[in-house]
Amino acid sequence: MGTPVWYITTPIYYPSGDLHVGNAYTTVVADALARYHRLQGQPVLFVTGTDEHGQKIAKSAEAAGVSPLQYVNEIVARIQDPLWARLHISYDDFIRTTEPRHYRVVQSIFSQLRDQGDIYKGVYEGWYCLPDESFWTESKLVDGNCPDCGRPVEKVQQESYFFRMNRYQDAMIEYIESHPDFIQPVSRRNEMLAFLRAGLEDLSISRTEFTWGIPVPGDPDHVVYVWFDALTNYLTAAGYLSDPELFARTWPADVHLVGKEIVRFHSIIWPIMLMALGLPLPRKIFGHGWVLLGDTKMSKSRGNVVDPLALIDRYGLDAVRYYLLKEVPFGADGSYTEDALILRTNVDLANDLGNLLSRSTAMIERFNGGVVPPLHEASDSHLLSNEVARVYQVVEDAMNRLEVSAALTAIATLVRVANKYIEDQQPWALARQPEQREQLENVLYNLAEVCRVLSVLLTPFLIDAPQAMRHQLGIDEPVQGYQEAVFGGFPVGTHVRRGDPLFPRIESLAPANASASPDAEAEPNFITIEDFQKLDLRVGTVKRAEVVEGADRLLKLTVFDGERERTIVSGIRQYYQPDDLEGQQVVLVANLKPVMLRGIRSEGMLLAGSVSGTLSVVAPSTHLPEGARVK
Ligand code: ME8
Repeated sequence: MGTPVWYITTPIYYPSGDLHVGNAYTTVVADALARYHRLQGQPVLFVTGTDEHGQKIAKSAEAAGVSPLQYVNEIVARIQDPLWARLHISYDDFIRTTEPRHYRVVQSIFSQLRDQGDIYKGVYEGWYCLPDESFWTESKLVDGNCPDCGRPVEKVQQESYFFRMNRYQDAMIEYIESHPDFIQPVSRRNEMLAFLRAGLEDLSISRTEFTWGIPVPGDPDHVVYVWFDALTNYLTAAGYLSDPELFARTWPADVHLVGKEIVRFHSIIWPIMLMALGLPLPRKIFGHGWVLLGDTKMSKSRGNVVDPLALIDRYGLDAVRYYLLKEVPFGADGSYTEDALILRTNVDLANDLGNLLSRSTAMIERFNGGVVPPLHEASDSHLLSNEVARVYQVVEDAMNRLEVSAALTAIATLVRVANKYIEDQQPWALARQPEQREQLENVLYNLAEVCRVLSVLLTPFLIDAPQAMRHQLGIDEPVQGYQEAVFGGFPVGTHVRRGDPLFPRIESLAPANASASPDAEAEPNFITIEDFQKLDLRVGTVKRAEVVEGADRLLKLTVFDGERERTIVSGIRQYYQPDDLEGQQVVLVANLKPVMLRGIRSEGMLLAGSVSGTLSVVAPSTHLPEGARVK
């Protein structure tokens, strides 16, 4: 039989135009999951591909004056390279529905289901949504439009083959009810159950009004309905009917990762096809949320798309992958903005991660001649190792639940904890006290080691940065397995090699509509230096941070400003846990008139930067004594 293979798929995309950040999102998430499982030592089959038949593609080809195959060949080639090549998508197989291996499987399945009475010939009357390639009965329309996308539908009447879905309705309901993890997130599962309980009609699965599709065996006037054709790709790529040994190891698939708009096809039509074939059902259908532009779904048919390649050119591969993987909370929708991408890169990657590595290697150079010292027994040597063990567990749990963004959030916490460890330990002060030599060496070891661990933890998500980190740490071997993310394995005696910043800060681009030179005639709203000097801005340290009962936006902070502790109520609760802030330096407006907020006297405010959806508290880039004036 051989070892079971962890089999993950993306939807196969329509090559009706170049793909966009939305398609890249699904594919990068699947890639991170596939890389993670490979690092866990599991054989993986990661499949993506293209869904090349159907009327929409035929019409686009006609408009372009080429044959459908010529039309898709060009687009598919660009999807493979440069798109997936430059995003480093590590797919094991790229399936095209125009390949002979796929024709064979679709036709064989069609014949089997027809022979066993699950497919019959009848007349179809109903409504067709061209952009979605889906058929609807009158009763399912919403205000006369497609219930999925809201666009107008066309009336059609034709001879058609039908799939007796209705036969399997009860079995399907029972299956979903008895397999709580089958459809995720839970909200989609409930939608699907409601849809099934409303009653299933038999599905029209052939077309006669166009020819760009897989011919129905024995009845070449009909081509197979594009969704019946497309869903079957998951079996073709698994070796069904062609490679029994592979198929035995790969099927059932572990995860079909799809956008939420096609969960219905994957969790009703597809499993019923498999039930009818007597095959086991996939373990999980995960319907993730959408990447929005503004508040609408980014999509080819709406034309509001962003090209992932342009983002890579501008911001770099890892910044784009990190943003996609971290910013859209898995399962929910997330808005794409370029500002948020810049902010995420600058805060998490350039500032937190990049600085951790450069400070660590710089101090190993300055205080220990560039050599990573050994770890000595000490009462506090567990500080970072406990955090590493905790984060490792969180990452593992999150990845098993497919919550890639939660995994990266946990890794980002480890980076912050390590930076705070530097502030707490003050290695520069230890270096001035010869009796603290062992403690200094421990700190340096711990920093090198946490950077090494981070290079392992980040390997499934980022492409260049983990290698670059290891290079600077003096480690040449690439990461072999995720278990290397266990604390305590740094090869002592290694020479670090300081290098370029891991992620250069991105300077915000000027807004596209900003005028180049200010109009000399119009007086802008300048303030004078005297105006500015009215502000008493000072560095402080957060001593305590507490939630304010009944106020889900507020945190009550106790901040030491160099002279005294003062209370500041700040509306940052949605962005910070109290623990995140304790010990952190901040910049406060010290001469703001006190106000009462929720019965608490607030004496000042913190400076923070924000764009929609994200906020970050302003802090000095290196430690300063409390009370330092900011000017
Ligand atoms: O539906 N946000 O292909 P498709 C997040 N061929 N993900 C998005 C997205 C967005 N704004 N836009 C697209 C098809 N996607 C069929 C699939 S499978 C047997 C057949 C992603 O080219 C998401 O995964 O329209 C979505 O399900 C898929 O691209 C749709 O790609």
